[in-house]
Amino acid sequence: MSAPRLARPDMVREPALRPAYDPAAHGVGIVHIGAGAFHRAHQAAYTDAALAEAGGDWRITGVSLRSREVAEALNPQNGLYTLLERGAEGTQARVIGALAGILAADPAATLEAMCDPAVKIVTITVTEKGYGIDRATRGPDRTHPAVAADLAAPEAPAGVLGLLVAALARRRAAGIAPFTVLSCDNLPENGALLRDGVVGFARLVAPELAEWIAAEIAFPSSMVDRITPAPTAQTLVDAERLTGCTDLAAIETEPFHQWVIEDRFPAGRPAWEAGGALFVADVTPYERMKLTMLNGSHSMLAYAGFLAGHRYVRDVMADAALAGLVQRHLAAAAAVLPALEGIDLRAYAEALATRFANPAIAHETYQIAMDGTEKLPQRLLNPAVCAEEAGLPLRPFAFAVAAWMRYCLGECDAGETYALRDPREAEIKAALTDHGRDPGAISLALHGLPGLFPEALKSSASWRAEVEDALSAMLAEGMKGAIGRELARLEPAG
Ligand code: CS2
Repeated sequence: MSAPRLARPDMVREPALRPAYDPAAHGVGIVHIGAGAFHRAHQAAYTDAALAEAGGDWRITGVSLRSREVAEALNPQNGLYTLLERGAEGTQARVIGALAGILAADPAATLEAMCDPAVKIVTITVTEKGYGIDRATRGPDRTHPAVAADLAAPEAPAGVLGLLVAALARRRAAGIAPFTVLSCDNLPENGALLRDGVVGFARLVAPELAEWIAAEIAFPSSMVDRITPAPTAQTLVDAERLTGCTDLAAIETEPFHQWVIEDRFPAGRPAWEAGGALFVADVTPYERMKLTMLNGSHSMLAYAGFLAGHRYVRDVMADAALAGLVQRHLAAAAAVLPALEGIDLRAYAEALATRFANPAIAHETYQIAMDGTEKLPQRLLNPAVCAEEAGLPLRPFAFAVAAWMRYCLGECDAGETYALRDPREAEIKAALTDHGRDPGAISLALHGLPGLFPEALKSSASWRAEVEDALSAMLAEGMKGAIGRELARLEPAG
């Protein structure tokens, strides 16, 4: 007999796996834009812990801006889903009750949900490219499809900036107190950046609103961390085994999780500390630490690892040479960071290496490799500028950037081709046409992509020489050969 479809907490075979509260007894207080696996493994799990410990009307209406997949899996289950935590010692399950439901590809209903007086917070995970904010001007990026569409029809928005501005405008006009806006993406000073983007968008469509948003709306920054691979068929099999229910929305993640948040929530917030969230006055140093060390080394190992034939991060960590370069990168990244009270960066680096090596997590290097042009600045380029300013070695960052450049060719050493999956893919391809495999020309072309590389690197002869040297080795000897050669620089013979 097949297992029943998860639809009520009491259907879960093990009572210990059910939410410790009655989900239906709690109203919605949060709209979350970007209800993918990461949100469900992170913010929703913290909210679940807060509901269990402190109660309150803090359930979440999730929004999928484009896809219907998550809604189709979750809505028939009343928002319930299994969260698997996979560690070296085994897999733990837990059923999360924090999501009330998902709105899929329905901007009008999303806007309505955001205008509900009961909603006190709008949280967001749309990845770096989802916001449509120009990082140089910090205003709306008019070339971003959703931004362009929303600027043309601001009364019927479908993108993040447009929805936020329209919802805040409507609430203000109706005399409803505004919500707090909480970005949970891997962007530096994500709250301040989003605030600038929203205020900039408002200036273009409703100037009188812009100053009010700037003065009245809280955009706390937050640092989020939990390695969450895309769920697979095995995720669903294990969820069913552990809960006794068929769960088409099950997801999996690692046991570790971290959330550091600026405590500025004028309309109130859930007791996220119940799930372990840390509230601080300034998130910036935590954000920088995570982006530079975790995400920086992730990007390096994703480009080098993918091209060396490693499908998963755990395979990279089982390759002694590449794991050695991950250690080198972590140390170089730590060296450009200011001291952080109460945090031992060496211990943090060790913990990261252990997390990356988690044998139970199948995190694809190809997944991390996507959207390089959106990720490189905060993960590798800004840290490289800091290294240059401090007179520290540039090589680890240059090797990582060379691996990205090699990846941009779209072809493995064995000749197999792949899609870059980068919003600037077409531009990258155009820049690289006619350059064949000439490292100098490739480096020159990619350094010339508008707005990507900081001037300090573009004009640094030593930086460019390091990048070209590493890229030459990758092209001449293949990625595996180049990794071996790079490691030999670290461990001189004799
Ligand atoms: C990864 C992140 O895909 C990526 O680019 O570096 O998603 C990483 O897994 C998370 O930031 C971990 O918190």
